[in-house]
Amino acid sequence: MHVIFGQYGMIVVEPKEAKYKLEQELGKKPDLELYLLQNEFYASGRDAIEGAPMYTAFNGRVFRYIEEPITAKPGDYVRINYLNVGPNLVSTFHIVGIIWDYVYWQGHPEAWMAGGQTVTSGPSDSWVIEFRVPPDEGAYTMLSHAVGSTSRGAIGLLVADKDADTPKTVLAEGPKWSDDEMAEIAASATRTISPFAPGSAGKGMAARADRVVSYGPEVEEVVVEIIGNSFYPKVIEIEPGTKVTWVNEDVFTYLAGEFSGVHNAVGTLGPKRFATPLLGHGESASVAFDESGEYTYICTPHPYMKGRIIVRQP
Ligand SMILES: [Cu+2]
Repeated sequence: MHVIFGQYGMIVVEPKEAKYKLEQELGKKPDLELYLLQNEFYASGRDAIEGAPMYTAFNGRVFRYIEEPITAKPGDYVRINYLNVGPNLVSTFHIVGIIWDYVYWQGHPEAWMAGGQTVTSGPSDSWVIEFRVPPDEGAYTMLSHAVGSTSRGAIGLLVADKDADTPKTVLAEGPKWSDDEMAEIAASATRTISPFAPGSAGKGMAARADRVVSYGPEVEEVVVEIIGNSFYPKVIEIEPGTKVTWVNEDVFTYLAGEFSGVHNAVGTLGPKRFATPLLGHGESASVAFDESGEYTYICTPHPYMKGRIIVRQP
């Protein structure tokens, strides 16, 4: 859950001496050293449990290196420190048109292989990849060749240009924005997503993430799943008198440290107070909503878990 929140980074412990083979063979340090991390963004905890991210990215931003390509000169010696942080998808990192000189499993200088065009990384796997940029100028596409990830954001460009001002290093730091830039991004965003709380419905209600799920008068009971430390659906609209039943579908309840897998639903704002008991795996509790208005609620062991109930006027 913390990884889904974005709590991760990359630490590279470099060999003291020049132990990587291409560095020995060429007798020089890389012209470009790239630290590249693949990560995933989820719209709900349920999607995280099911391994279905809404977006994937290199270094924390969808299509980051399409919009800001990484530049190098033809013939440059490039070393990539690659890490797939997951937490779910397998990545098959590949650069179209490039053959590796050497790759090193988890970066270990002795765990090397020669040649190849792809490295396969499960969540938390890493590789050091060494190659030389071909003599041809042009754009080389970097991607996870698992195409579901490619089309969801894990793609970028390495542009070979003989006049390029090659950066010595590209770090795996997420993008940094000022408050003003963030406000601009928020104002122009198509949607916002959050794994654990309702995001925006998006412009024109087109977004899949957290649009209001509406139930008519024929529905007497609405079931809200609690799964992946989130409520699903997160926002519901019901008729007065409808019963809402929360079912805890989280399975892992063994560790007491942070109440793993134990949840409730407790109103924070709205016409009437309500609170369910704490629920373990497979347990449920119901509340009937008779009074019209908007209710917001949380899970008290995990107050970042948020949901909303809109009760229509009769
Ligand atoms: Cu909870």
